[in-house]
Amino acid sequence: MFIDEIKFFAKAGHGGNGVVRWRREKFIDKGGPNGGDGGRGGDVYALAVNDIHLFSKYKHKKSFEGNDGEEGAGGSRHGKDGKDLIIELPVGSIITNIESGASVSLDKVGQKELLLKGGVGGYGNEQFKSSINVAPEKATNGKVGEQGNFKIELELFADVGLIGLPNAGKSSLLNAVTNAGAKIGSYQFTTLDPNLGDFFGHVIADIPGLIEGASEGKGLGTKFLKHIKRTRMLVHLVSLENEKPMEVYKQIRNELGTYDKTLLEKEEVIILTKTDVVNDEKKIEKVKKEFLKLKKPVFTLSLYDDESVKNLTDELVKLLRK
Ligand SMILES: Nc1nc2c(ncn2[C@@H]2O[C@H](COP(=O)(O)OP(=O)(O)OP(=O)(O)O)[C@@H](O)[C@H]2O)c(=O)[nH]1
Ligand SMILES: [Mg+2]
Repeated sequence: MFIDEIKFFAKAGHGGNGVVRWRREKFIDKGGPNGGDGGRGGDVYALAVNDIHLFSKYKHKKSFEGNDGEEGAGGSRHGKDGKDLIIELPVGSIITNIESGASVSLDKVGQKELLLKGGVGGYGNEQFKSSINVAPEKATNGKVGEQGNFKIELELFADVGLIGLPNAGKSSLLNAVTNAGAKIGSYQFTTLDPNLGDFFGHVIADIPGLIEGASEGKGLGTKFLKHIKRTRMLVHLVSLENEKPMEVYKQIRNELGTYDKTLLEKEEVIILTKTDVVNDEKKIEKVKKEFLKLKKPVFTLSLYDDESVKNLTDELVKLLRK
């Protein structure tokens, strides 16, 4: 089951305490103060990685705790800082601090965001030495680290989003042009989780099929519509197996628009799939002409025709370079 929202509590490390220590000197009971400061508590960071299925790993993890700083020591030794805690999250995560409402989006692999600051370490007694107080008994405790409850929502980031009715051939196309290895089946809703593939450095996302009423939650509904909000280009697959491809196309467009009007403004490429099933050049040309009136790039494709796959690949690369 694809999980695209999690919540957790996180806490940065506590600062280590400063200490009261004295230099040991011959014949002197108390030498000068040399208690060191405590170490800083470890910070908590989020790090964007390339793994959209990461949330399922955190399913049972309800809290993350940063490492505490260590106590200072004699000999002016500073306590060791707590190691920073780095929480890996998939690219496309939107992190919201539930208490403050502040939010940040992880847009590319390697992006690192500070979520919580560790507590500062306390001062050792050496810090309190002055001309009027040469033997301070004073040290301070480390401070608590910041803490908070977070909600993380995943909205996929992809250059291309493959859309269309179930069975249109979306996953088949993804597999033909990337090494995603998505599951393919001759039945509806084969794809239940999004698949991502690398297409010459561009990310293609294959999402579960959309059906009439998807915008109101039918089929797999809005759970996946949100994952095309942040794609740059939509590649809309319409199978020529359909009696009336244009009606199928409009039905999907209608669902997109009902869900979010801005989806309709995205750059769109149309692919008429499974030309081999029709096997009637004239009919295919007629359908293509009808689609070309939309003033968008239109391609015909059969996965049994290498030429059509190659042509599509080349043209798609060109469009993505623009
Ligand atoms: N004849 C023919 N069959 C195709 C072609 N492309 C895909 N198929 C078949 O169509 C069926 C559906 O393909 P999928 O790629 O799973 O379709 P999908 O759009 O991902 O479907 P969902 O995941 O259910 O939304 C499979 O049986 C494929 O083998 C094609 O070009 N020609
Ligand atoms: Mg599929």
